[in-house]
Amino acid sequence: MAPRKLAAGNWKMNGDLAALDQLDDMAAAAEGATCDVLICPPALLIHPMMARIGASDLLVGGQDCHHADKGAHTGDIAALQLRDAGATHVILGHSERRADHGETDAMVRAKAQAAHAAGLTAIICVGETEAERDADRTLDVIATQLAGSVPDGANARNTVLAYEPVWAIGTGRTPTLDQIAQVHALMRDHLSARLSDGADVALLYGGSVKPANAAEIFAIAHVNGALVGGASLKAADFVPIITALD
Ligand code: G2H
Repeated sequence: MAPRKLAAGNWKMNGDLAALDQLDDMAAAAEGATCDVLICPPALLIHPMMARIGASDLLVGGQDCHHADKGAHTGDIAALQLRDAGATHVILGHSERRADHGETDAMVRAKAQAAHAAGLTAIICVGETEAERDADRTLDVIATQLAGSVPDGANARNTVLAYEPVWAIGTGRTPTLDQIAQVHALMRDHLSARLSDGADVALLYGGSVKPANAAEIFAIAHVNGALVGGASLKAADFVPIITALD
């Protein structure tokens, strides 16, 4: 099996009930597409989003989960609760979570294990800061994050990896195509060495993906889709990205 292509939208802390109007055209683009199409809205919007899209092929995901099944963790959401709400995926270890909430590789790994146990696909994010790239440490940083964040139970059905250079997120800046290719080759080699189906795990690129650069990014070896932030908020931006991947 080849990696399943995925166009994933990360709405971050954006969107409200009115924003769900954008889903109609996204759901239409997902119908019959050869790639999966996923929107990860703020958790409050998952239930109304499920009601809005009905039996559509559009998939719904969370942006984080706790590592525990349940309990006294004020403000957190369990992977099982995401699953119960209709989510199929959860983003884990996004650099904004790592920076804003001090999430470590070990914490991300524990969350991924909880996601897997709940039947969710974990989208595990890795990426270097600008200082790390400038110091020529990118590949070491990514290798360390992969070793620490990806649990041993990962496989091509329950795990997707996203390479998101921190300095490219929401900045309009993107790495060169060669730089993306280099990191994606490293990710593929790491997974192939560790997992029996590592060659089939979908690898996403994320960081200022937009309609104008999507096609050239999707043409890079081992890029099987994108994790899209700002350009996933409006159907006019996200649908052309879906089309470029499809
Ligand atoms: C990277 C990405 C989505 P943006 O965080 O995960 O956001 O496309 O806005 O750079």
